Amino acid sequence: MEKILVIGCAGQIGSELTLELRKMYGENNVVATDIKPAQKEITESGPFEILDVLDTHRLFGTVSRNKITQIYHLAAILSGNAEKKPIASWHINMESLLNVLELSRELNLKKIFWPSSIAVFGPTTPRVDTPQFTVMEPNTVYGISKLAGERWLEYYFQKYGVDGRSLRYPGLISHKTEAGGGTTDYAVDIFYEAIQNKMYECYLDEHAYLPMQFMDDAIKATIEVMEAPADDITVRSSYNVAGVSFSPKEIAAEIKKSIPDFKMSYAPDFRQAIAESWPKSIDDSVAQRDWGLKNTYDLKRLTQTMLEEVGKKFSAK
Ligand code: NAD
Ligand code: AKB
Repeated sequence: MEKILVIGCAGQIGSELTLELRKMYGENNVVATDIKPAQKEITESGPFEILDVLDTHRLFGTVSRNKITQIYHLAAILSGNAEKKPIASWHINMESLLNVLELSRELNLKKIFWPSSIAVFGPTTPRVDTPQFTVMEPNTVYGISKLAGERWLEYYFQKYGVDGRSLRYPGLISHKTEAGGGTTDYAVDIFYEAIQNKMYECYLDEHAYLPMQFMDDAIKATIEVMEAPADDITVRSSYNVAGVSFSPKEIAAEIKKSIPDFKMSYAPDFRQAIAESWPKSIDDSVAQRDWGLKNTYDLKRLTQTMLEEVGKKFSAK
């Protein structure tokens, strides 16, 4: 029987992935942890512990005590926040992964999931249909930590047989939990502002074209890559995931179709330079070939879903 540990369960992805894993494996078989308190839906539907992933001793204790077989390690400092505290963010992003990899090796865990990001690419990478294997010279602390993490993941697989799996998520769009301090967060915030105030000041330029993905597709892809037979996983660093690419101007135009008096203004800040160093679109044909990756939300569908779901939050108040 599988026993799953989720690290970082209270974040944008963890708050949804934990519940999905509990549906699949049984509520008591998914131990949710975070350094901060989690949402009621998580604490009331199964085991929850406060855990700092940097506390190696407690991490080993939690894994051994609960007879954990798989880990989903989601704790990290995202791109925008990491630029404000580079050394502390490097420490959290790298030490946490090394703790999880070492533990997986020593305790012989079956599988681990650790997400990478489109941030592994940089200004010298081809920006359109960025290939799976290409030039990677990231210039953000977050991107450098994700690229180093990918190399460690592959190293632990080749050297010790640790079965780590990973996706290079694009910007994720969801309505359950707010986004965690990244460059792509505008594509979540815009819906809250559009519904509450009918206006949004975007911190990226109107033409900042970036790859994004609706959370349901990201969760589905995460579970699919983890469920795939080990022999089908030919990429042991991290798989490209394309999602859907659009610019702030395009998403504003899509929102305007439902809220005609919505107004968008632009005041680019330091995150514009980060966006300019990342791909505009991604080639994810290797993930499609290896384990059947499929995106189902385009800009129209994700905009409609976000407007409906965020709208419900405010009409319920
Ligand atoms: P998030 O910031 O919303 O959540 C991260 C969670 O980790 C938070 O709940 C935080 O409290 C927890 N955490 C931080 N430090 C911790 C520590 N020391 N010990 C235990 N928990 C700690 O991030 P997210 O958006 O859910 O992202 C999850 C993972 O996916 C990260 O690795 C991130 O880099 C990656 N990713 C996210 C996106 C996205 O758009 N959301 C895109 C690409 C990659
Ligand atoms: C960020 O903007 O930092 C994240 C990511 C793409 O990794 N959303």
